[in-house]
Amino acid sequence: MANFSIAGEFIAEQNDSLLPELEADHEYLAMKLSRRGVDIGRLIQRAADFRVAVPSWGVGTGGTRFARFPGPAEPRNIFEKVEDCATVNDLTRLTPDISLHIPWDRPDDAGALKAFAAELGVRFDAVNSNTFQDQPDQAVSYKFGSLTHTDPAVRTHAVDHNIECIRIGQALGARALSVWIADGSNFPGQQHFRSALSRYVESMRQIYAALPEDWRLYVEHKVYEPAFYSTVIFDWGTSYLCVNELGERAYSLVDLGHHAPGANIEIVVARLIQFQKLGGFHLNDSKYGDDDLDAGSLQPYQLFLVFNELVDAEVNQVPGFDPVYMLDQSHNVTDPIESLMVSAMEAQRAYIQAHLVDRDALAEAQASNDAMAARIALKEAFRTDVSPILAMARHRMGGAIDPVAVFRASRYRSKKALERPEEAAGGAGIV
Ligand code: PSV
Ligand code: MN
Repeated sequence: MANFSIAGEFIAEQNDSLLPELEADHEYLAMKLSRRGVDIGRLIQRAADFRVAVPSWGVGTGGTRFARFPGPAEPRNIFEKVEDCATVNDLTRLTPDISLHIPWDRPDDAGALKAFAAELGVRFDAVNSNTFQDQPDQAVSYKFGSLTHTDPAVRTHAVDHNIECIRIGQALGARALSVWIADGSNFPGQQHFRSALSRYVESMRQIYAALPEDWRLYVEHKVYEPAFYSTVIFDWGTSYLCVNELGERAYSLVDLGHHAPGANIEIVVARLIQFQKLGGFHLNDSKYGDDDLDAGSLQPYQLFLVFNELVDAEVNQVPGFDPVYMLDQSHNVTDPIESLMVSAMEAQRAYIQAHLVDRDALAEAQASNDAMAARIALKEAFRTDVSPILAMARHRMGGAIDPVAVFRASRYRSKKALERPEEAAGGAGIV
């Protein structure tokens, strides 16, 4: 018997009762936007075209180094994780791509997994390698680093793992490899900074050499953690220098949680766009560090300002501009499916709000050094409630007008609990 999924008819039925209100809100917003010379139909189309990938590690409950509190009916293997990812997409119509993590979600049979995903309407995006943990029976240890380790045998092991990720990704139809290393040091003097970076570039060259022609390589930087004194790829500048060394298919990836508190992430984004090395994003939100909270939950204005830079590049057709969006969050106290749906919609919201910026007015304000007018131009776009645009796009694509309400009404978790008995539940990653 086929596993439970939320049927299109159920979504349509649930939408029926909300549609009259949505149509009224849509009509009112259309009228307001037309006063600003904005065509709501074009924005609905842009919302419908927006995509954000979900992480395979995000559908299990996350945790901290203190504890993890699993929720009901957690997925126990990668097939069940794909089912949950597909559910996020069924309701939001925003997330047909899955970003896979190896080895947490290494498939035994990549062909079977690819076919299973296709049946559920999803596919595989960037593959993430993991050289930040030792695996059972691993011949060498990453305790003192991986791609930058002083011992060539450890570096070779880490390079080979990344190449294995590429091979698995190829079998799954993926087209990119994301590399984040935990390498760094905890004490002054522990690591020779320049030598460690040289070893990194040398290792990455070997990975890059194994990259298929139509693939991209993403380098993710992170300011600190797990190394608490220095991190080899700690900022966008180091990331930029490395991807530049590697070649034209290597790009920087910006994880929003990987900067020092108070960092101006939007100018980082602008710099990478300018030098044609912005590959994509890991979206999340944070208050103190790499908290991995839900995208848009704490600092929606920052998210908007990042998208303002992105939309500016899009409308100005900056050469080489083609970033991909992925969520990278840890869901510790919410239902992971609900968090992923809401976060994907928050990214889409920021994207559409950024499309509402009056770019002529902003350019004029900037040219005349009118700081107040510039600020107002951005705030006017940010303050516009674009919810009817997002909901209408979802509805037209067969998704839910209110995804969280439909998810709850479907009783997905209690149905899945029957298919996924708790005694056999597997662990999810602590991210
Ligand atoms: C590291 O903090 C990170 O952001 C990297 O993207 C990892 O792949 C992911 O989290 C999961 O640990
Ligand atoms: Mn990340």
